[in-house]
Amino acid sequence: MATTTTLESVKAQNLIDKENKYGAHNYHPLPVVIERGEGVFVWDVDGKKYFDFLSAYSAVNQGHCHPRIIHALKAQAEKLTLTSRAFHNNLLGDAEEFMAKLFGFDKVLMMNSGVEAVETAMKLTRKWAYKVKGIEKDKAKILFATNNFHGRTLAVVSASNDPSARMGFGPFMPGIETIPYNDLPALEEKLANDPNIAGFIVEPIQGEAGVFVPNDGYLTGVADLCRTHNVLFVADEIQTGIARTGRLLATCGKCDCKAGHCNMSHDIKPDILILGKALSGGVMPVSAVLANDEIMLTIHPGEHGSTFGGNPLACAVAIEALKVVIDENLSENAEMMGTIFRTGLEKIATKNKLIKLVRGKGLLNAIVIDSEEDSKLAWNICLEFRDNGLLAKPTHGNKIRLAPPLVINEAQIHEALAIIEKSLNAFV
Ligand code: IF1
Repeated sequence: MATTTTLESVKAQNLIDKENKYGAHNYHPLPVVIERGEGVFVWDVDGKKYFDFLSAYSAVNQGHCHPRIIHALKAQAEKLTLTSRAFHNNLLGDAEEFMAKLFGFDKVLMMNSGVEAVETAMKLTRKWAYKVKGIEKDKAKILFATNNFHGRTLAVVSASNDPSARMGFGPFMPGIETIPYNDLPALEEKLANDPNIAGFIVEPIQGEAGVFVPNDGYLTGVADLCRTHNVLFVADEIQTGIARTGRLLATCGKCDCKAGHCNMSHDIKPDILILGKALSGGVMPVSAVLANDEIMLTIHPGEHGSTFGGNPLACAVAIEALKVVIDENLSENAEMMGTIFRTGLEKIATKNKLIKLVRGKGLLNAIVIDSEEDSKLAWNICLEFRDNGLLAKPTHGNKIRLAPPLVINEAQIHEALAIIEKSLNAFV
């Protein structure tokens, strides 16, 4: 336990003790105190270097402190940081145009955190339901998949079935229903029988559920069913987007635009696309919701917004963060490195039976450890990874997410695999 384990480093332990004393206890971090990052590496307060195989939950896809993104941040910070949306700023239109064209939508609505963008998508879905689809007042329903993760606000945890996300936070928001993930017949039955369903909000790969990749054809099926039943297909690509899964977006199933010039002119284009995390390269909170006019223009002045959403600092950073993804071919690299990485993990799994399963896409991967969900084994393996110079975190007890920054190279993948193998061997 972070709270009870005493680290050898007095400096690190003192900092952890201070957090425990003065900070809310809403997290249980791995006991390591990081003070610097560069590319795929981070350093702790004692100067020990680690591979970062979490990437701040896929927010630092471009690598820690990418020089181009930091330069854009500094240059803009010295000029103008915030106007609010009471006035125009000179960068908002540029950022909106850049994102709209890159991802192939008419319009963009910028927010800050991921969950705010999910809330925005929920509000847009309801407005569209009343103004365009013609659902009776206050009757619209939004459908979600079980075992989803979309953030922490009350509306969003109303769609969660995770007891720790919900317990003690009721009453929940009405107008939400769930169906099993990766289950097209369940979706079809719902959509065919309930005309009040306005939209289906879904992750292309479920991250928190332990990097659960749906069957081939699932997302195409979702898009088709939603289109047939006049229901909005809303893709939460906050974690899977921005090159993480080897494509600019995980919903870029059939197009070959690995470099990132995707206009999503193919059949799994969502009606609403939600982005966050790596949209800023992990430099500051920036999120965005993208949709075409029929949906986006249902919201009028005064009906939605945010003090910081679309601020010039966020605009400058987001444009540069996306340009880095394109210029450095990060989608292509994520796909290539991901294949090499999973092949290496499979090879380790043939020798070390602790790995029950390897799964993932691009550089969003996980290993399932052969233990009960409530066992401490995956946690202890992550402590061993840490001691050997690699940081990762268990999810749902027995799964370990392995998702390095997308700038990782082949030699570094092999070095990381060696650390993973050596660490796992300490447990057999
Ligand atoms: C935490 C998980 C990852 C997300 C998707 C929306 C959000 C997230 C698909 C909300 C955020 C984070 C938040 C972080 C843990 C983390 C996470 F393990 F919980 F599931 F990444 F895998 N949609 N995911 O993954 O975005 O408001 O946080 O910016 O501690 O809550 P946010």
